[in-house]
Amino acid sequence: MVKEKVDVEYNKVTPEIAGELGTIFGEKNVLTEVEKMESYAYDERGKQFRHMPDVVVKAENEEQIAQLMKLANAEHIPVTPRGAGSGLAGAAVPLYGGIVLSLEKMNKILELDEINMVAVCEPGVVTNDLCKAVADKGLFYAGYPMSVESSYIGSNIATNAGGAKVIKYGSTRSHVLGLEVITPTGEKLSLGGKRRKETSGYSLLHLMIGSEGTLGIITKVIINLMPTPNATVDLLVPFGSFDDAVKASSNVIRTTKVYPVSMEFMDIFSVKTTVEHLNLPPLPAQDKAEAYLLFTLEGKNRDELDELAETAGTACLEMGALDVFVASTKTESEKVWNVRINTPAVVLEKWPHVLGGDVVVPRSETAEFIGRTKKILEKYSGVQISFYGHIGDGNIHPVLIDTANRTDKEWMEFSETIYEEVCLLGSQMGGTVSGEHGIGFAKKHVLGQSLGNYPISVMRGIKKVFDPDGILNPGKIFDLK
Ligand code: LAC
Ligand code: ZN
Repeated sequence: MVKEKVDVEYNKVTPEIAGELGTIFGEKNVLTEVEKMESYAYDERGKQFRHMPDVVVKAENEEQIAQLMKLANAEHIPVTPRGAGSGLAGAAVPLYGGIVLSLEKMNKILELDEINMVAVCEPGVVTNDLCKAVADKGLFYAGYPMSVESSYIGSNIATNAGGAKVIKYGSTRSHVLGLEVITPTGEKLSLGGKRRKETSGYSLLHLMIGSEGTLGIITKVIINLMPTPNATVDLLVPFGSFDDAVKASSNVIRTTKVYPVSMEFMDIFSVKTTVEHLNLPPLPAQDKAEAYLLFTLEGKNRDELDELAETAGTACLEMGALDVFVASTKTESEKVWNVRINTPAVVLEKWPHVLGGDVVVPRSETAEFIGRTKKILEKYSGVQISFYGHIGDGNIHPVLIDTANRTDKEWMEFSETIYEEVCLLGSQMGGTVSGEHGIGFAKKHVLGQSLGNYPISVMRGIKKVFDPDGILNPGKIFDLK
């Protein structure tokens, strides 16, 4: 099994240091009892990957965070920033113990600026709460990670989260205008702002986005808002092969001449598993289909939606669709989206050992990637795979499922070996090892293999500039040495 971390020496949090943390954060915001800290030791990658911190602190303002970083540097103690813990790559897991810095209390929306069409908020605002607050003002936040109901906006930015609306609106990065950040050495950086253009030197703003809490701690975000979208229609389209589904996805975009709001796919295994587990009515053509496309189109009014649905349906039939189901009411839309949205949770609920992935390839390679991944799986027994994801972005979630009741340790070794091969396959096909879940510590090994030494050494150099002592979130994205 790949080693989780290299040996780097850090100091432990002593009772004296815990006392100093109490002075900075207030006693009520410092947790030292094991039972209270347990839920801060892992993320949604799974409990088996947990590492206990020495202490958890809950910040209420940036000043406390700046003081914390100065103290942590002076005492040589690692700090791991943490949002809602909904990450899938272990970025918020305190690999080396030390201090977990929770942003859960920095959860205020500070300003909804209707003239500039921006929201200013603290990092711990639940993304869905931001969506609702801006909707009340007739505005729209276009980020839509699938964890929208639990994840925090600051963490979406730290991961450059993707989700189901990237094809039309871009990843989280596209919506960030500004950030305030405390650096690993406790300095304050103000990056970007309400302004919309900038050609003023290297973009530290974009360097910070997606850095997974290794270069700074986000304390304030300035988010771009958009006008509220028009009405939408959803199409669910079964296909006899992935190849047809992929060709159809591009044909839909070309012929409708608009980017869909979402363009998702599910394989037949994901569909059957979810439908049966949740006792839902079967989807159309469940007996013949290998893959389903599920996409959402936006139009000004009913007539335009009908026309778009007609054009898109024809585009799918031209590429071999088995049927076209148009969901034009809210209930019908919910019914089809229900399957896609619930698949990840259903798979996790049904099998004790599951390893989810997040590979990206050029859209044209999606079917080939799925076929070659299935070939890899033929070498092994006692494992099942489910595929779903964001076909418009070529972002596939191949999910490995243990069907042989392995122990935790056996499964970790077994599944990670397969996974490494699958990720590298994606990267060799012109893709990358993560499209939206990030690297954390889960994928640093495979990232190193896919990028090679030089890019990683450049990243290490950048890390060193911000964090000379390797205090902030060590062991994530790459090892420090
Ligand atoms: C999804 C998550 C797993 O797409 O990224 O459902
Ligand atoms: Zn996804």
